[in-house]
Amino acid sequence: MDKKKLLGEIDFYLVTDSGLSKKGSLSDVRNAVEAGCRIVQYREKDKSTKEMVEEALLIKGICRDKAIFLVNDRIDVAMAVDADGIHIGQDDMPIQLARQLLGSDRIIGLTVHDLGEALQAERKGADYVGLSPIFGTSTKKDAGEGIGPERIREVKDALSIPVVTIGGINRKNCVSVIQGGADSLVAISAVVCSDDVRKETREFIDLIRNTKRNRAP
Ligand code: TZP
Ligand code: MG
Repeated sequence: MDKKKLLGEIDFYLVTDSGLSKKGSLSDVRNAVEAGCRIVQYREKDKSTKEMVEEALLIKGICRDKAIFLVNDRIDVAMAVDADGIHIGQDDMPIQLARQLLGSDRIIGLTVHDLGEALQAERKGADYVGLSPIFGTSTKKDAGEGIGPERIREVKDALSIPVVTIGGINRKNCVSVIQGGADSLVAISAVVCSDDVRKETREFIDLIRNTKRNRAP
């Protein structure tokens, strides 16, 4: 599986959140991948490094040959478990240094909040941007106000790397996000708080694919 090529084809993107999850992150990843999700980001803010490495290894096993596996923030954990890459924010390890540590083959995703940050991210070697937040969200306390789906297009048109969108996205508003130009979207609470992660993921994937099929080029 050529992971960087696959990155351009993804639709629904799972980010774990053990604090919000009903059945636990391992169960969420298993169900999402079974439903067809092809990219998973392991995001843990409060666990010990040991716990993270153990859990990351299990998640990597679930993703093997089926989904890209990224680790949020923790380059050391990503390297220790030989993940496919990392996702970092504006205040994390500077992307050029992250690239030096990870090498050219691994995927680096960077959170951006506007067109300026998005252009810089591409110039500095990000493989995709995570445009955030599209809508208001209580999942990430410091996410700030939503920029709205109408702001996605300017970023999409200016970049040649994939634009992943995140923040307050649910099944009701996800069509506007894809119509707005997003390549892919993350919905954390809408998925991990649901009773049936597999069904919820499948419904997101179907909605995203149908919307992409019908949207203007
Ligand atoms: N980064 C920007 S918003 C966000 C993260 C991790 C949280 C998104 O969660 P939800 O529940 O999909 O709004
Ligand atoms: Mg971060």
